[in-house]
Amino acid sequence: MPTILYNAPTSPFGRIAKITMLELGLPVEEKLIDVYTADYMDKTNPLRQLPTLELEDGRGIYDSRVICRYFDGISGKPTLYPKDESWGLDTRIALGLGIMEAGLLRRMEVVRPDSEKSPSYITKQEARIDRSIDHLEGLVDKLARKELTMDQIVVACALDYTDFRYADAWRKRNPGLDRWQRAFGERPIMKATKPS
Ligand SMILES: N[C@@H](CCC(=O)N[C@@H](CS)C(=O)NCC(=O)O)C(=O)O
Repeated sequence: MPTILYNAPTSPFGRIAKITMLELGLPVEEKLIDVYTADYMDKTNPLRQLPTLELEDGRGIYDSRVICRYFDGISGKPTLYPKDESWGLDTRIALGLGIMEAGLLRRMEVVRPDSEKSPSYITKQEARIDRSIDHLEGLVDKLARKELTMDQIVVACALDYTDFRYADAWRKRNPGLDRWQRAFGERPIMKATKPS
């Protein structure tokens, strides 16, 4: 049985796993599934969340952070987690993942029936996204490293997901980040995996 990446077409977490796999040239098969009916997944990942990686021997690896670290460890390519800047890099990854998480929580609230929706919860997630993206404007010089690093992938995917599910007003407020993200988005794998 080959290694399988269970994924969903618009999952921002799944996208970073897929980009990492493709950038590192790893032979992993991707299966797009509906996680809400995927009870067969429970022994691989009892959290029943995507992305989930199923290894050849049936073991499961999750969540996206762990899958990306796993890919990085087995690829034999230069690492996406350079040691010279470890805490800063990990913190930028945490910020990007936090933006995605807030975007997903916002989305889940927005699509609830009106009688169950909490406008204040939506506002709270939007404020978290806006504040975090504005903070990234001050970190553009760190993101603008020449070699590919994991914080670049996560932040670029978080910004694309924000455009896709919420708004792109951040671009006007943060011209440096906008420029960096447009340039990074020209990478063929970024283009090929863009949510639509
Ligand atoms: N921390 C996890 C988050 C994964 C996650 O929330 N995935 C969503 C799809 S974007 C999911 O599976 N949602 C279904 C559910 O939670 O029931 C990761 O980084 O992989």
